[in-house]
Amino acid sequence: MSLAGKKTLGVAMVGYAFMGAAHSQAWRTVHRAFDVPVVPEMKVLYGRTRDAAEAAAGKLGWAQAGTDWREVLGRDDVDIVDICTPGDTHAEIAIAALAAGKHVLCEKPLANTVQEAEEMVAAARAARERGVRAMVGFNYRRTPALALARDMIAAGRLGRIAHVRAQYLQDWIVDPEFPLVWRLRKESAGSGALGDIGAHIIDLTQFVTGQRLTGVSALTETFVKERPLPSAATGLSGTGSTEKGAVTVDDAALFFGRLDGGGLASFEATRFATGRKNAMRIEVNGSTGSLAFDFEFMNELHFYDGTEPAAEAGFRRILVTEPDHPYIGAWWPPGHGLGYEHTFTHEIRDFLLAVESGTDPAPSFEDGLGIQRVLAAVQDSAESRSLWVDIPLT
Ligand code: 4PW
Repeated sequence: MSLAGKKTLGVAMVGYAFMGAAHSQAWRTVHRAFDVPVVPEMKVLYGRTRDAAEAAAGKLGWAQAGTDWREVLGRDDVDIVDICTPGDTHAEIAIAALAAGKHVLCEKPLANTVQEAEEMVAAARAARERGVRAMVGFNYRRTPALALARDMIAAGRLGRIAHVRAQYLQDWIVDPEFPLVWRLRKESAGSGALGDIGAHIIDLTQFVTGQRLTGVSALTETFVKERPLPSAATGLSGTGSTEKGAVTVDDAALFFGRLDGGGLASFEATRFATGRKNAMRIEVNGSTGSLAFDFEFMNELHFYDGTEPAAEAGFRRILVTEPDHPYIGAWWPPGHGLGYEHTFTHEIRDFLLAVESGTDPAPSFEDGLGIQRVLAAVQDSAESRSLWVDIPLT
């Protein structure tokens, strides 16, 4: 029991860099912002080296640090394993943790390959039979403006959806001297801009429309083929040495696809959009209205209501800071706005609610596998130069 008289759940986190810091912030604050039925206890953080793991645990608020995540499998005081490592370790950690009866929250994309993702889904299904839950962390779904967009589309405010135009634009590797960090290596990341940021706009397209992609046609490019090996790196920054290595992932991915509701969707994921820092944009056009969003202005949603008289109609800005908007009631008075970190707090709030109520959190590992299949189809189309690749909807 916590001081507030609530049940507690022990949490372990594997990884501690950019995503680890974002998740830690959420674990520290979720029960203070939201009236969740359980209080998370930040038991232990795992990293590869003792000094770095201890420093991160101290800074991010974890009670202990360790260097072997497998030790968590036998710990009775840990109920949840939060995976914040590069994609190449997701499957191994998630499958072992689920088999040991731990609920799992796993960073996106779910895995580096469809096969790994299928194995993770099998593990999640077996665990579900025992009341153990698994969720993949597509945090941007929990941006209040995007949750509002989904609600408005589900309520029919846009009518029949014809177009989705989704972009995720960054510029952190435009400099050819930026080092060859793990996000630029196929063996650790699976793919480049495609899996790292393209996965978000695939998820958001399917999330806001409630529809699935049925096939794609794609182009990918690696603009800088070699980069300095990293001498130091964390998150989206780093410094390089004089020795160089090959970049083995895409720098940019462009693709278009069909939605199962009949609409068309186009996607652009790039780390070479000079001047665009985290411009995750989505526009949806329907028969009676349109919505537009840009994460660089994350507290705003633009709405065109096509049912208004033509002389008065026009895109208007909804400031998504009202207590009636998704998640906002827990935070500040109207107009005070939220930031990137709140998307993770909302994600963990929803995860805890699902775990406690014995329901399946979303997005599930099945949803993560669906996105993995889209990523694989994009890669397949781009590499084989085939015009069209269907996506199995199982
Ligand atoms: O998940 C994404 C990352 O891997 C993030 O939301 C932004 O792009 C920041 O880093 C990468």
